[in-house]
This record gives sequence, structure tokens and C-alpha cells, in this order.
Amino acid sequence: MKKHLDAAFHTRGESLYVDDNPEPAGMLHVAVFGSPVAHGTIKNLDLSAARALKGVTAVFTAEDIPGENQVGAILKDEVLIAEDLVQFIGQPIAVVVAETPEIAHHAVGLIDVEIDELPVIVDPRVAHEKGQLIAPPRTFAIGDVDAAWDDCDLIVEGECEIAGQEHLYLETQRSRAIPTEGDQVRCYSSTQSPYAVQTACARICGVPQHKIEVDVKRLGGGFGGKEDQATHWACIVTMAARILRKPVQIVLNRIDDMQMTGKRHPYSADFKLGLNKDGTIKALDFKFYQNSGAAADLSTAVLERSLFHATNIYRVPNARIYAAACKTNLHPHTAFRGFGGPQAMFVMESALSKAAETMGIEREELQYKNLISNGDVFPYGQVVEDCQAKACWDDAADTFDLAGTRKRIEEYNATHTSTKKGLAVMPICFGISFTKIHLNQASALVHIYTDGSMSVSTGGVEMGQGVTTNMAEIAAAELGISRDRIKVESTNTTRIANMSPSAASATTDLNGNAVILATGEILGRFRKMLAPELGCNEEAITIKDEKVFVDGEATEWEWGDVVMHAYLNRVALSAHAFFATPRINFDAAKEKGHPFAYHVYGVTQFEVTVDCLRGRYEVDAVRMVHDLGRQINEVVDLGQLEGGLAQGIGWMTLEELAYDAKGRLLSNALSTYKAPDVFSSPKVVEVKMRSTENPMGPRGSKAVGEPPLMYGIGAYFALRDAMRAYAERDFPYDAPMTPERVLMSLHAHILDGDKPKKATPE
Ligand code: MTE
Ligand code: LUZ
Ligand code: MOS
Repeated sequence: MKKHLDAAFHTRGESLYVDDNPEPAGMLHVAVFGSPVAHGTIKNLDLSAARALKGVTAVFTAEDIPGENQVGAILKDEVLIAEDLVQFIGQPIAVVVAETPEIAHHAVGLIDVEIDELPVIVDPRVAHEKGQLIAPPRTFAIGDVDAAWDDCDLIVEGECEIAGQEHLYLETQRSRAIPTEGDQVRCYSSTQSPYAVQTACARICGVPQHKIEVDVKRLGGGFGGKEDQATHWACIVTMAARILRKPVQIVLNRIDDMQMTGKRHPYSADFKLGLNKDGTIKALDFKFYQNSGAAADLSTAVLERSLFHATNIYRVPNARIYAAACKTNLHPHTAFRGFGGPQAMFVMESALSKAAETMGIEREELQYKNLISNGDVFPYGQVVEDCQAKACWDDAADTFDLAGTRKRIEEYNATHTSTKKGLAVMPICFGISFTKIHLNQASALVHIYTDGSMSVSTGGVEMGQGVTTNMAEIAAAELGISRDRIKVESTNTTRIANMSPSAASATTDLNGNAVILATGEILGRFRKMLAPELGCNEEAITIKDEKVFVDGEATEWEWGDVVMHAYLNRVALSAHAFFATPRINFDAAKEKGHPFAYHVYGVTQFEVTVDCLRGRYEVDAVRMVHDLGRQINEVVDLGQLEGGLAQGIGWMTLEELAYDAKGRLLSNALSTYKAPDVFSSPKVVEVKMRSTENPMGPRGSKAVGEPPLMYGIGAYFALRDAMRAYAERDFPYDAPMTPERVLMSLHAHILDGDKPKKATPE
């Protein structure tokens, strides 16, 4: 299998990112002065010392914005630069442009602001109580929940506190703007959404969109953090470049990036779950309080996906899920791999866990019993089709001997006192399509040059996930030529217009289908051209391994001949094509529809060991069965599965965002924010890729980007399993389960004077 196209460049350090390109002459640099308080009104802003500093070219405020001071993506509720009101720490108040980044940062330190402080809210439940919401709350419902409780043999209730997550892309936010002619600007941005950058820059500069060209070669990671929040920095440099007629660049340092940009949304949640005594789920009532931060950003869309994934992979005949986007004085939280799905699934798994613990049975028994199958209906009305839930579960249980693992763990725990092992299974079901139906569109532009080499442009942004590789694989397979003939171009708004963000795991699906249409068009022209030459029907002609076949018989014609023949006969060697996902729909008034083209399924088993005296733990093994459809590139897929898994384990067990009551992020650097590393990685990762045919994906493939992150939830419950083997308590359902939390939970009785209840006799 061929490697990721960037593998060699990355390994040799030759891959180019925004600020790796040589600096244009006279380029200026930006540093941003962010609000020092989380809520207040600006009384006085003193920029004189900053302006007077040698090497400072300009200091801009909201007043200098030529167009409209507005960068809100879904709701128009977010200014680029604060006017009178500040709503979170780090919110841009002034922008310094200077000859060097060092001078710009020095000048920022000379800015003085007086702010009349207003009350700060950081807790979503408090915001909810006060009615501080980003948008009206939403409810998904199916069946009759209130009537169903009477039929339940067991009802469990509880609460969850789920922490956010820092994106920690290696490449921090950055952008370079270069004025071209007149009032036109070309902007190189590290964004997942070149079109969003283009529209926002045009609005900020007060120019038509065609004056702004956005170009993206690749990102040093995005993970959702650059779906919407790369826009601000691009707008700042584009505006500065247009006003000063000089190239301008911004590169956020890690501390500014962590304080100024939003993260995965923390959620508070209430759950209530009702079951039969045989373990069948009868009813569920969830309430999600999303900590949205100070502006909408993508929060309402994230919240919607929480509603979609609240029942994860389980059949729930009666369900009511209430969800509110709560406005707090934190950086606006944003897209992060899974997009609200992980938080919702954590609540579902917590409810199941509490039920299993109450019933005194293993969690996996309840999980298995309630897995969905074809014909079941999701609370949002979509009927389950091509269901892989049981197939994946059974495959994993057999392949990795789930029963044997459980037995081995019981034996270990019976003979060990201070260390305990735990097991958990995490099945996932994730819907593929943007939940905003209109975003499910893409286009592709392909050129074939006379030497037979080829250029492919799409709206897909390479952020490490391998979309470039996938586009090349798809084009090569469709045309029957070598992948080496294909160059995938940067993502550029002048070649591809109105592109959707590279997000929702749908980039290869959408853009790959557009590539198939574009290459299909060229292939059609070639067939039409060759049919009279070869004396056959057009349909009889195929190209494989760069040779032309008629009814499966090889001819003399090779790819190079075909291309040159087309050129000499004035047959177009370029094509543009447009794809829109068929069938999907959603009625927001009824909260029902068929929003997803299909679902991705998988099942992962976790085995952990906890040192119950120290709180330390290790993930011994992770064993995964994941459904990928007909694969495009196995190496790319494996990278996504392992990377998503590591990121999910990090979110659930290690990474902890700490804020003070004033809304300041305390864990604002890698010294205080623990990220997953080689030491925390599972000792063993076994992956079995399942291959099914997916009629909705390009060449039968399935999306892969986000779903594996949600496996990380299994690490949390495996730790809980081990902890319960030590002390059978009802530990709170709060995440992440850091070593500190393990220790404090296990030994809470020392703090609260309670007596420990031993699970195992000494
Ligand atoms: N993988 C890498 N290496 N870097 C990334 O930034 N982003 C993730 C996922 N995998 C990301 C990644 C997220 S949040 C999404 S939505 C998908 O990739 C986006 O790409 P896709 O649509 O091509 O899967
Ligand atoms: N972004 C978005 C997403 O705008 N809409 C979505 O449905 C979505 N889903 C997952 C990740 N990003
Ligand atoms: Mo991913 S959260 O859709 O960028």
C-alpha cells in the first residue's frame, strides 16, 4: 500500500506551512492585545506608548475596520475586535503591526486598558438558570417518555461533568496576507475553511468576495480548531495588509493561542434511564448544558450533533433529550473531532454504567443487549440501515476473546490487592454528513497536461488526515493510471468556489465524489474519441494500468497516446464537476428527518491496570474492530484510527483544562496541560479493519476522521471498572479520569471520614 503523500516531506522536514515560505520584502508582523478580564466595559484604552515604540507601524482598533466588525459564523454575534464590551479573557481589543514579531509583542505589553468589570459566569448550569442562552434550547423526542417510566423495573439517575479539550494542533493559528493589485488581497491561512475566511475577510474589509483569494497548502493539524477559528487571524492580517499595502503575517504563540481560542465544549448533563429487569432500555431523559463560551461560533451545530448522538448505538424506544447552548464568559468554544457527539455518548455510557452497577451485572451485557439493528429508528426519525453494530461487536468479541479477557481480569483482581485491572467495551455509531444540509456539496477541477500528468483541485484541506492522498488515489483509480501522475493542488478559492469546511469527516466523501464526476467526464470524452479509432462501442472501452482495453482485451493504446491524441484533436483535457449528497433531509420544526448519508460503526475493547494506592494507571491493550467500507488507502485509515484513539484517550483520562473563577485559563501551556504522549499510549493496539460496501461513499469507502476519537470513552469506563474492583463505590461521572481523580475518588473516605467498603478481602 502506498504511503501518505506527505510522509517523506514531513519526515525530512520539507513540508511547507504558512510561515515556511520565504518572507516577502517588507513583511510586517502582528501581535494582538487581548482583554485581561472576562467581562466588562472598556472605559479607556491607551495606545500611545505602543504607537510610539520604534518599529511599530500601526495599532488598529475596532474603529479602523473598513467594513463590518462581524465574524459570527452561524449567528452574527461575534465582533472581530472588541468595541465597548469585552466578554472573555483574550478577546482582541487592539492589533499591533510592527517590523518584527518581537517588537509587536513588546508593544502589546505597553498597552493600557481600563475596564469596568461585570459579573463573570463560567458555569453552564448557572448561565442556564439565568436564561443566558446562545439560542433557544432544543429537544429531540421519540415515543412517550413520561408514560414509559411506569413500565420500567429500574430507573437510574445521575449527573455528568465533562471537561473540554485543547486542540493542540502542532501548528498554532497563523495567516499571511499579501496585497496584490488595487484593493485585492491574497491570504495564506491555516484554515479548514478557506471559504469562511474569504467571506469573513470580504465582510471585514468591505469588499466583494472576489477581491479576496484564500490559499491553503496544508495545516499542521486542525482537529476542528481551525474550522471556524482560523478566520479571526486571517481577517486581522488581511485588513492590515489592505490598509497598509504591505504583506502582513500573524503567528500566535502557544500561550496566546490557548487563551484566545476556544476548545471542545465542556458539558454538564443530567441523565435518567429506565430499563426492564432483563436489561432492555425502555426510556431515557437527558439534559445537556453546553458551555458555549461568549459567542455562538459553531456551538448550535455542535449542540445539534449532541442531540443526534445522545443514544449512541442503542435502541431507545422512548427518549427525550433537551439541549441548551449556555453563554459563559469563556473563549467561544468550537468544533473538535466528534463535534458534540463524544460528550453526548459519554452521558449515554454513564447512564448504562450506572444501570449495570445497580443491577450488579457487567456493563457489556447491557450494551450488547441494547445494540441497534436494521429497522430501528433513531430519535431523530432516521431508520437504521446497513447496521454494523452487532457484526462489529461479535467480530471483536470473537477475534479478541472478550470472555477470556473478562475472566483473566477477574482472576488478576482476585489475587491482587493494591493494583486492579479493568475492562470496558466502547461501541460507536457516528452519522456522516454535515447536519446543515446545504454544506453537503463539493466541487473538483481537474486538468490533464499533454505529458499525461494531472492536476487535481478540490475544496478539501489537507490537515494531516490524508485527504490529498485520498484524492490522488481516487483520481488514479477512476482513470486507471498511476498515482504518481497526480498532483493535488493547494486549496484555493479562485479554483474552487464556495467550498464547505473540511470537517464532519466528510471531506473525502464529498470531494472524492466530485473528483469521480470530473474524471468520469474526461473518461467519457476519451471513450467518445477512441470509439471510432478502435471500431467499438464507447462502453466497451476501459483504461487500466495506463493501457486502453476493449471488452477486456488490451489494445496498443497507452495513457500517454490517449492524452496526446485528445490534445491534437482539440478534446478538452480539463473538467469541473459538482457533487451534492443525495437523499439527506431534516425538518428542524419537527426535529425529524434523514440527516445522515450513512453511519460509521465500530467496537473497541480496553484493558487497563490501576495502581490504586497511587492513582497511576496504564492502558494495557486496546483492541478494535472498525468498519471502513471499501478502503481507499489503508495507511491513511490506520493513521486516523490510531490518532483518533490516542486523542480520545487523552480527552477522557489526561487532558485537564483549568480555569479560575474569573475565567482565566490556568493550563495555558504544555507545562500545565498534559497531552497524550508515548508514555501514556496503550501498550498494545490491535486493529481489525472491516470492509463492507458503502454505496454512499466514493468507491464504496466510508469516512474515518472523527469516529475513532469516541473510542476513548472506553478508557474512562475501563478505569472505572478497575476502580470498582478496588472499592465498590458510586464514583461521580466526571471526566477526565486523571490520575489525581482516580486517587481522590478511591480514597475519598479518608477525606470525608467514611469507612472504605472493600471489594476484595486482604
Ligand atoms: N487527522 C489529522 N492528522 N489532523 C487533523 O487535524 N482532524 C480531524 C480528523 N483527523 C484531523 C485529523 C477532524 S476534526 C476531522 S473533521 C477530520 O479529520 C477532517 O478530515 P476528513 O473529513 O477528511 O476526515
Ligand atoms: N461541522 C459542521 C462539523 O459545520 N457541521 C457538522 O455537522 C459537523 N460535524 C462534525 C464535525 N464538524
Ligand atoms: Mo472536525 S470537528 O469536523 O473539524
